[in-house]
Amino acid sequence: MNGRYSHIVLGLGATGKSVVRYLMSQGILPLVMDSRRNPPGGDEIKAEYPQLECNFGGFDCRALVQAKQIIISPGIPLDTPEVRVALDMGIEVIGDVELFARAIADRPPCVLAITGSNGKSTVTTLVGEMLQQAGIQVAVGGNIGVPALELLQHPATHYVLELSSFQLETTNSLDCLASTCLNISEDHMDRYSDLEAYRRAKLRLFDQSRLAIYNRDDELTKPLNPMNNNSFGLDNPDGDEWGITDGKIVHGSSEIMNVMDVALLGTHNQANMLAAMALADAAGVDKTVMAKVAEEFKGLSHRCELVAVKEGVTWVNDSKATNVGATLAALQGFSDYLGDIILIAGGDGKGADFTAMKAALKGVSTLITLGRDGDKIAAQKEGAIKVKTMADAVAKAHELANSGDIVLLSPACASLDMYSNFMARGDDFRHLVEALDEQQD
Ligand code: UMA
Ligand code: ADP
Repeated sequence: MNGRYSHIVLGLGATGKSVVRYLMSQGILPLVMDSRRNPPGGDEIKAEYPQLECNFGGFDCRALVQAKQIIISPGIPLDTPEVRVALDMGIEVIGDVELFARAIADRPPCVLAITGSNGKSTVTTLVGEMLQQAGIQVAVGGNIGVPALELLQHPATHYVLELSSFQLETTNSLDCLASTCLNISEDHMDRYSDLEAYRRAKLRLFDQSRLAIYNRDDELTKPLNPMNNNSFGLDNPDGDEWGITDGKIVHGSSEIMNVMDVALLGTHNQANMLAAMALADAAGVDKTVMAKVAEEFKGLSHRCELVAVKEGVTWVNDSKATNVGATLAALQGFSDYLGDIILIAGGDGKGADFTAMKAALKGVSTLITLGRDGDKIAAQKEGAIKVKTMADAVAKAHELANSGDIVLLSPACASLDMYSNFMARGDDFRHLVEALDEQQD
């Protein structure tokens, strides 16, 4: 019965739903499968398309091997046994971004794409702002939250896409105007054999771009194959590279703005800004517009976000720090701070090696850990305090912090062992801090 389906949508999260809607709009009725018994939104999509057949609670191998095309969600590894069988039989397995790429294939290159281990959402948002303020009709999506195919529902001349390594594994035909790989550090080691495999997945993006913009300060971001490229870095640029000279953000010899006027804090955000400008430049955005956005953009929530100052203690929510590199960037950003830093970390470590945190944790006065892999982080610092819940962590930090100190939630881990996502974790932290019944300064 299931063998009559030429198209199978594997996974019914945000991606799967966008794929079903897109295929239906093309007159294609797919079969939907999800390994979960009750995937979120299952009822919603069945109500929307009563004729849709859904197989939940596993993947039906027999139907998979009879399909013409399988559209797989990024949360499902390609080496899932049933998917491997289909791949070995030559069935085409692609992702939603590949469908998006094919849908816009007859248009001139109009995609700016961003990948990397950290800073993707920040840069994606910045580029979107720059294009919009330059009067370009732009749509922003991808891993940042709005599935790429949903962007096709609105008129746009340009698309800014945040792309994860998972999405890039199943994308071959994007023809980007320009793209960047911001940085490479360990993440998702539960899905890759090693850092090199993860890096190669990310760098697939450059093979699908007219211009590759890499990070001079991170060798691992360099394109693997010779191609049209440019770079950004925190040093003096050569030629028409992007960089910083005498406290000014510059493109080659052309000055754009004072680094001090960039609203976002931290050197990692200077790098993010340079990457965003290099991408916006590829779409023809004027440099005065870039500078204006850089002066005004205050950052996204859950990324080193100020939650409150209570009794002189500064509480910072960096819940989006879901890997070691992001937490190291946050600690680096506060390294000149005179007060003590109390760090709350831990969660689902995704197979990470936390020894890379040991040196940076010397700058932390107290480490409070929680979550599935909290103990592994606690092992990196003598005297670490282990707690069970966020409420316990906030209460402990409140007890220990003195006026002038910072309490930083920067978990270095995903949230999925305790929360539905990093936003729920950050919101929990914020609500607990807001509920501390002391008088606000
Ligand atoms: N899952 C199953 N069985 C299935 C299908 C999914 O167990 O049959 C599980 C996955 O293992 C995962 C969860 O369900 O734990 C969600 O996976 P999904 O692929 O259905 O996710 P979507 O809801 O479609 O969201 C995806 C991205 N999620 C992932 O890559 C895991 C979202 O990025 C992205 O915003 C969305 O598409 C739109 O493009 C989230 C993310 O965590 C924010 N991304 C990772 C990251 O940023 O580190 C890569
Ligand atoms: P992503 O979308 O890649 O997860 P975000 O912009 O959401 O990136 O930021 C995620 C985390 O990484 C936050 O904790 C943020 O402070 C940190 N971060 C942002 N940019 C960088 C960077 N260039 N290098 C290291 N860490 C960064």
